[in-house]
Amino acid sequence: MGNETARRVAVVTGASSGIGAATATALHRAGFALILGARRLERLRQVGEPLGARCFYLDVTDLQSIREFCSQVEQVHLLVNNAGGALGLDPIEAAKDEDWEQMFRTNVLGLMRMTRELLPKLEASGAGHVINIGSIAGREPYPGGAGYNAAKFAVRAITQVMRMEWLGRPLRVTEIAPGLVETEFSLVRFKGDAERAARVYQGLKPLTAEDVADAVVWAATRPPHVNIDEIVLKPLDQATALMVKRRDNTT
Ligand code: NDP
Ligand code: 8X3
Repeated sequence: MGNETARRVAVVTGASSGIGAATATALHRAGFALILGARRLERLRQVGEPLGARCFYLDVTDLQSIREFCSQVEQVHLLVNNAGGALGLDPIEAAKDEDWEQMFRTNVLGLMRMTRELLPKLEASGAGHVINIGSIAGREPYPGGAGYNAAKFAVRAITQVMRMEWLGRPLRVTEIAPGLVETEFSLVRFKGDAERAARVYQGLKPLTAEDVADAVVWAATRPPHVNIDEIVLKPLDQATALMVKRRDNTT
């Protein structure tokens, strides 16, 4: 376990894979002590134990789980609201209520509740920071994306309201909005269909989770008077949400 009295403490939600796991590793290298949460506790421990992190079960769709998780956090300087993702790519006429509900519970309500529960401790740190993982899907709608688009547009709106409401307090807030990142995101979106998930990245060079983690760490390590409002990062092969350059062989 890290010495949390001497080091800045970061909480990362959804740290069992992808961007959350890479962010935990990068924050560890930057000197943060870590408290990590996710539902797949074994996977989470595999990520966190080599980093000396404290790892706890967390389901951000469940307020009780959030409260139990947050009760283990004595102090915190940085909260990375990363847990989230998309479910399905259905047009609105075929929208599945359960997919939309889950996307809103994770990406939107989970982010709000984690922030609300930890805000007193973030502020008490004297230099609190909330980093919300948004998406280009929160800036550019696309057919089939409405539920996820709406959730990530909400993340953008909530981040901007946090910036306004916290003005004058020692609380920074940042949105990191990536384009295509090869993680378990598409496997989850397509409910385990690995071939369909692989096609999303076929013939282009996507961002890696580590690329996004770099942006998180950069924003988190600016001097306390500097607020990075937002960072949008996309692969060179992606100009807009739907405009991508695919080649036969990606090098
Ligand atoms: P992954 O599917 O690899 O990771 C998602 C993480 O979120 C997992 O650790 C998962 O952990 C966690 N998670 C999901 N639901 C919950 C829940 N209810 N409670 C707690 N944790 C949960 O995808 P990414 O790393 O790509 O996604 C991370 C974030 O980045 C998401 O917010 C996503 O929307 C965003 N994003 C992704 C992009 C991409 O192209 N990959 C682009 C832009 C943004 P577990 O299942 O163990 O709970
Ligand atoms: C993930 C990026 O374009 O697949 O947030 O929606 S996209």
